[in-house]
Amino acid sequence: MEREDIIEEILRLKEERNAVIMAHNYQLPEVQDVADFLGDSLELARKAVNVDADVIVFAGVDFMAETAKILNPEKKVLLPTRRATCAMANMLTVEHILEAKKKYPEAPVVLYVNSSAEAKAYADVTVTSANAVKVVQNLDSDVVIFGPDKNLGHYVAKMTGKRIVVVPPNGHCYVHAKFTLEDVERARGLHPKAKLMVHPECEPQVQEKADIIVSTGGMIRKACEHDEWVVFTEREMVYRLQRLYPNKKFYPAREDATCIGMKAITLRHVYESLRDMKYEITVREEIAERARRAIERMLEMS
Ligand code: 5XR
Ligand code: SF4
Repeated sequence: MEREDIIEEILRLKEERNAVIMAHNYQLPEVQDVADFLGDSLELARKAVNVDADVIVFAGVDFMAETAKILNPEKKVLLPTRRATCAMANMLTVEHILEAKKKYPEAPVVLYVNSSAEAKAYADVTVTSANAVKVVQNLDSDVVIFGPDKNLGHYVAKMTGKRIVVVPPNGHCYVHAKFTLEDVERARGLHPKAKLMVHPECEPQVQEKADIIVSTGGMIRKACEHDEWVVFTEREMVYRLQRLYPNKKFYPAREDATCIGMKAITLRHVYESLRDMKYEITVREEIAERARRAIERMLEMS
């Protein structure tokens, strides 16, 4: 099947199924181009609540589709391929959380949305990179159990002055861990007029050299403030930004910063997902209920 035919079929099936396609900012251009909504995981999950559709095809990694399902239990949520998973979210197990709770029984558990539904069920509150500082600041405890990203944990510790106990201790994203000080120097040398937008999943020494530290949603909101940017996150973000701001310049800090889980989804998977109604995301009700509470607490606190 040619690409045009696949797109035509997707449009036809979308109508037939009363479905919408949501895609994360890191998706392949061909997938971004057929999406009804683009954004970071939380923006998409929130949009999913208001959208009038029976089916949501979620082009993103599994924890994002789970979050959408938790907030939309009555809708069918489909993940186009089972290979779309987040290596960082998979680093954190329930055992890690329970172990830390034994050591710090009074400390609240704060989990980055990049975590499984099961882990979220053990959280007091979830956070995104955009609201983590505010949420942790407002908890009345000076020690906080935080997972699974140690670099976002470092950023939160720095901004709040609180003691952050990271679970697991080495939790990180291998895509953002690729960025080094050499990348910063090369960026400054090649693009002297550009500012650096850096995701908080990058290592602390790279964060320190940033002009702004922001989630992908924040990158979109802040891009209007300058004409030229070097982007320190998954490389497809540049495609997304360039399409939104055709008159500005965006450069990926590294061409090889690609997330394998995100890139596992192709246009053909999206089509087959709609055709065969696969792969349906389910979250056990007792897990979903507890995870929903942690997510809703975040929404109230931010
Ligand atoms: O998963 C990621 O690495 C991307 C991201 C983002 O900035 O888009 O961190 N995921 C977000 O949905 C989480 C929100 O802060
Ligand atoms: Fe997970 Fe990193 Fe991929 Fe984001 S970029 S989905 S944190 S592996």
